[in-house]
Amino acid sequence: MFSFKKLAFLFVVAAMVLTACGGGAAPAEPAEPAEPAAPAEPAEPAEPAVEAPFGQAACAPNCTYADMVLCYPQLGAESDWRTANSASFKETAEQLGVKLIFSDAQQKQENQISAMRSCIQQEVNVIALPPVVETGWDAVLQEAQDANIPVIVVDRSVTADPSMYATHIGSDMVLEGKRAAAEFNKLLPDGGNILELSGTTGSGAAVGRAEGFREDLNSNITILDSQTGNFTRAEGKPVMEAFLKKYEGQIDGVFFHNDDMAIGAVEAIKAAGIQPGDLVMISVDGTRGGFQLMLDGWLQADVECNPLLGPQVMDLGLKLMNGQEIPKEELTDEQTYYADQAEELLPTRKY
Ligand code: GYE
Repeated sequence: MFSFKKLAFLFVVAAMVLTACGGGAAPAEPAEPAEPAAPAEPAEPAEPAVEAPFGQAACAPNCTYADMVLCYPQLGAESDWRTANSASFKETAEQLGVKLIFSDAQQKQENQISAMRSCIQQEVNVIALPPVVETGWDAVLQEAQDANIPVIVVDRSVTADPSMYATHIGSDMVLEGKRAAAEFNKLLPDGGNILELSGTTGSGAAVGRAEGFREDLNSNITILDSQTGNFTRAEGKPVMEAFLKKYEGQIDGVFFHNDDMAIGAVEAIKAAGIQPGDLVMISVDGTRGGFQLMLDGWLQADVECNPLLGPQVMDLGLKLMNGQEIPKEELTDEQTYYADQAEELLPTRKY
């Protein structure tokens, strides 16, 4: 039998062994490796490998549309142009078998940024970004670049350095402004006073149109005032009401940055007793609604801005996935439509 002394001795030995093994109440120390760790592999291979083109996917060079996951953080649903643009992406994706991750940011940049971040997390192949405003994209563009996800800037432009995105496709907004100015110069040869209903403040579309317009407008035409209607019918109407009150009897014309604002404004213009043709009115987009305003005699001309960009974006996206080179910018070929073409063209308009 064990004596009490022997038992006590065994107990002490057991306690010592436990302590040495890190047991007991003492906090566990991080285990030190017994042997020094094997030297790290050199980060750079001795022979530098040829770097895959930015954004190239694992399926390259044989990726097909079925391999593509495309993120489209749409900026909102503010206009008929926008509705047609969203439909173009959805329909084209469906036809080609592209998986589209679509969201609507309700004209808020922070919503677009968080939609982009969620797409980066989901490891999409391509992000197509229609930026609501021009500035403030650097951080999220950098995050996409760090994740090797190319960004195609769609429709409006960004001020970020072009090295931050793969390409920009859309309309030449400055040229659209110039085209509108040319119509005022023609229709107000002796000069006059006009107003501008401008698009979303800080958006590439509003900035470009305002710039081109001022560049080419004859010096005998004065812009009395310029206010934003945020590209919507709902805001176009009250802005026009305020203009009509403030500049009563002084207005010869109005330049609208889009058809939806023109449609809203016409309600106010009608209510003020002004007749079609009393004012020179020029708009941008060339939507069915704009064509209808031409047909009804309100607009003399409508400068085209084409929203049907889905096929072009998906084509460029596939090229990026396959590691092919693409141009840094592709601007859509557009024209000006006139009131005397409205009847014939209205039934053929796709948006
Ligand atoms: O003209 C307008 C829309 O960015 C080109 O945005 C687009 C503009 C378009 O809301 O109707």
